Amino acid sequence: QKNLSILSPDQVELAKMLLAMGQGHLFEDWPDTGVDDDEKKALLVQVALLNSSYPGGLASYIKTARQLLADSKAGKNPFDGFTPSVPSGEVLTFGDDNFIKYEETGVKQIQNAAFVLVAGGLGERLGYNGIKVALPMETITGTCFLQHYIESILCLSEASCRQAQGKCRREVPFVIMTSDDTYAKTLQLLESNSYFGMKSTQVKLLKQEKVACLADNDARLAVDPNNKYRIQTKPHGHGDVHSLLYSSGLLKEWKDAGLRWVVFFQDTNGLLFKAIPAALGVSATKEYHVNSLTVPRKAKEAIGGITRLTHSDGREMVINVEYNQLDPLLRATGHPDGDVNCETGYSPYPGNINQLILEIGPYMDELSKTGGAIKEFVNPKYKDSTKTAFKSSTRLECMMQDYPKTLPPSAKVGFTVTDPWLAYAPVKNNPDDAAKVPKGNPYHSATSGETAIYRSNSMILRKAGVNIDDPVSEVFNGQEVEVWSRVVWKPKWAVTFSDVKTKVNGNNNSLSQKSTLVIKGRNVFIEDLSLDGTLVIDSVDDAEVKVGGVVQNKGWAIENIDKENSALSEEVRIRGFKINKMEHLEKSYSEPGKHSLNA
Ligand code: UGB
Repeated sequence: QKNLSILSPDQVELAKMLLAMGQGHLFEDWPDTGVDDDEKKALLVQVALLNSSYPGGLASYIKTARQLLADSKAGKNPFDGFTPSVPSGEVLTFGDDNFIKYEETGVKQIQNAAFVLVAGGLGERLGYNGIKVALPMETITGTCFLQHYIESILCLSEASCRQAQGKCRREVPFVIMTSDDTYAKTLQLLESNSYFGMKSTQVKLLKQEKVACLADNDARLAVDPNNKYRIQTKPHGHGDVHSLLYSSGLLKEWKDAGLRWVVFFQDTNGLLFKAIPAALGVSATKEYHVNSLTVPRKAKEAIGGITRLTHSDGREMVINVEYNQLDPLLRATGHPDGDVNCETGYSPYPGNINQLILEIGPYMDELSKTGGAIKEFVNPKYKDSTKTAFKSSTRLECMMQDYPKTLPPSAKVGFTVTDPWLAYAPVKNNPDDAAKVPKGNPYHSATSGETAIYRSNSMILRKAGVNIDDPVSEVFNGQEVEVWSRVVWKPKWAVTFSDVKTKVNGNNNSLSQKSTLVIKGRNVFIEDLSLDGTLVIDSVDDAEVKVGGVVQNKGWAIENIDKENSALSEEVRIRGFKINKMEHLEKSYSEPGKHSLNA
């Protein structure tokens, strides 16, 4: 009461709402007016932000939290009454006719798509100091994830325009969801690199706000341990992307502009764009409202499983079940072995990689009902089995892949499975945790993320008829990985398999295992090339370069390093190897016209 005079009328209303919601402890030991007044007002400013950035406001947050905390205390199973079964989806095999058909259809659709990268996470599991999108995707060229994503989007939209013979939307929108942890660094990375060639107006940065922490089962908001005039906050999860797209007005803008698709993806997956065109082709062909791109998943691998859930009351949905919930759900529903591999060597439940394609019309219809609110969950760590106190404060969280949970049964929710090597190699785990991953399961580390790119590119060239040596097995940072020839190309050389096939000619192309091939130029045609060493080819866009003959040199070796060696950069240490550039042939063609390298 004593302090009401220092607050604005709006702030007084917010304080009353908090008192009504059982949050009196936030004001309990406030000193008299005149002491810490600015801090008191700052608390109400924070409350206003927490209130406005949550669909339904803080009162609704507290109400939901009480319900979810009570369910958690009672040990209520979120899947009560649901029986899991293996859903059926579209299975793609890279390079076959079906894949190529979907890829062609998908490329046509790119000009009708908007791309959304969720990059608000700090990557605590990776323990990297910077933002994850600034990490080199591979260390042969040092290209960072964000540069690769932007160049891929630009090249895909160019390809889409070529197919439409000029009648097209050239500026495909690109949105990055950031948070307080990543916003400034993401903007700086873009600005200091001229947006990697994209128009700055084409890129929009959104920022998700954190949510209030909860101190106990009554959902009392936790006071910040460092400042008694602040509420402690933590990230709410990637599910915020839906409410942000809705409240920012972007979705409406895109719909009004005639766009048809929103393509969501995560921060550190260097392989993703190899499967996006085909997945978009599946969405368009099957008219999926929701299409989730998946990969075969090893049992117990730390990615969710796409599952068909059928309720005893007749409800049914195809949805991601997080990895920590899939095994108990299976055990509780007549599968005593839980989450295990089947005869294919993989779990029968395809792995969620949070790569979603939503059709804008139905998406917008749904969000106009929900405001973008996604079904939340709470994961308190209790002090003991009485479940009366938490070890540390908790908060509500939400995941973007839970979007279909509120959809009506008529919604067309499907998924697409790709080859395990093609589309997914995220960088999430630090070296120590990755080394503990059970043998045969993916490490999801910087080591596996980079080596998977060489494997995928080598496999694609093999499919295009190049003879590529088998890989060798090596151990870096305690992780055994296959080391293939180091093949890297810029998206402007190829964004689809058809591009690769057009640019690889002749029956006598070969790469030895120790080789590195870097293609930076647009119109570079590989024809009867025998490479045993390192070859780097660059050219201006209007040059046409034929590359053949025998190239032999010492090449670039991939060498083990000690991750504790502080003289090396963090980016190198988290991989456990570095590239030793001993000898190479580098050719750069700066003049337009026809050229040929006949080594
Ligand atoms: N992210 C945000 O933008 N904001 C946030 O508040 C949090 C994250 P994680 P997670 O593909 O391997 C997901 O932390 O959530 C961004 C799926 O739930 O890397 O543990 C963040 O920047 C799981 O089913 O992953 O697990 C990053 O780009 C499985 O598919 C993205 O969200 C797993 O991803 C993912 O954040 C996976």
